[in-house]
Amino acid sequence: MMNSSEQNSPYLSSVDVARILDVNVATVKRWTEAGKLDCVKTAGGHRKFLMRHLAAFAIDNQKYAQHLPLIHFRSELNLDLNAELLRGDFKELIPFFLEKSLLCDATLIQNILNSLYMVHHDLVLIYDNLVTPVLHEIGSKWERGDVSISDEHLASQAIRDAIVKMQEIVVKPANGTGRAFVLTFSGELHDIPAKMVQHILESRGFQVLFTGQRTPVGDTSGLFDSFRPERVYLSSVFVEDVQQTQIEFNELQRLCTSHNAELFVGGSGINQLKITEGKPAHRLLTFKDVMQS
Ligand code: B12
Repeated sequence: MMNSSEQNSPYLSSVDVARILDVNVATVKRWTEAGKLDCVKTAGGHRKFLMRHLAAFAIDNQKYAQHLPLIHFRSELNLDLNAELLRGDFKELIPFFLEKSLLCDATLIQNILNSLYMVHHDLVLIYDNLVTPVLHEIGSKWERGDVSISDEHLASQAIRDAIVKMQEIVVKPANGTGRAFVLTFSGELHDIPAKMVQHILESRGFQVLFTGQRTPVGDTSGLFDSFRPERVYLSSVFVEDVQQTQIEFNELQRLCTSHNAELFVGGSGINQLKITEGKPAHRLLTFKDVMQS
């Protein structure tokens, strides 16, 4: 029987790992000694594992990936949910993920995102087919008055936190692909799509600079000089002051042209802007487009 502090610990013992992967403890030890399975060692010399160690192992050893959703055997995940995670049945997962987000069950929603990533290894599917529809549904519930503003804030922040934490397990190729700068306009508080764009680019091997919410475009020329991005990704969800935002957009296009960077834009806020000046910007609609850009 586990005590409550063990239940809350993010670390797994060799015995836990052996149970999850359905091998014996000696095999786990052998894998760690051979460098196939990473771990941390405690002061007393015991091996302890984090989910990301198992995620990296499962990506190189696909036959063990099917065991991974069970990694959360300490949480309330039940067998049906595990089956949905394994199948990647996003339609079935949407209502469940929505309900848990509104209940602000941060641990469970993070477990779901991590499990989906570990098993399917596909950020685009998770972002386009689960996170986006759930965020839209939260917005619609708020619009209809079904949830309060503070509930909407709590739910979206819980999702944002889970996405940020998933960054730890996203596998980044060793060979760099290039440098990308991800930003939003100075009046923008919605930065979840930009965060998802960052992860997708990192998973493609880009070194990414992410300035997040409320980036004053006029102040970024120093970043263009020092970081020298080859690509710039702008996310715009809500535009309050169209005139001011157009000025910022023109400035960004000018910076991209003078620094020879390709500009990629996405989000419904872009529809309110003229994007014809200067070097043309590439309009992206989904996270799949970001992966293919
Ligand atoms: C979470 C949220 C917030 C959070 C943001 C937290 C955060 N850190 O991001 C908080 C509480 C801060 C917030 C504030 C506000 N919000 Co708000 N918010 C939302 C909510 C629920 C989710 C936003 C989100 O992340 N969506 C997920 C993204 C992925 O979906 P998407 O924006 O539709 O993007 C799609 C594409 O456009 C594309 N995309 C988007 N960006 C990019 C970038 C690239 C590069 C690419 C390729 C694609 C891409 O990908 C998506 C897939 O199709 C939406 C509801 C909704 N329908 O989205 C409302 C929503 C966006 N908010 C809205 C409003 C009105 C506000 C406020 C004005 C409320 C207020 N009165 O204070 C403020 C404005 C703040 C500001 N100045 O920016 C409205 C906007 C309506 C409009 N367009 O005019 C919405 C639609 C809610 C509604 N139904 O009315 N909000």
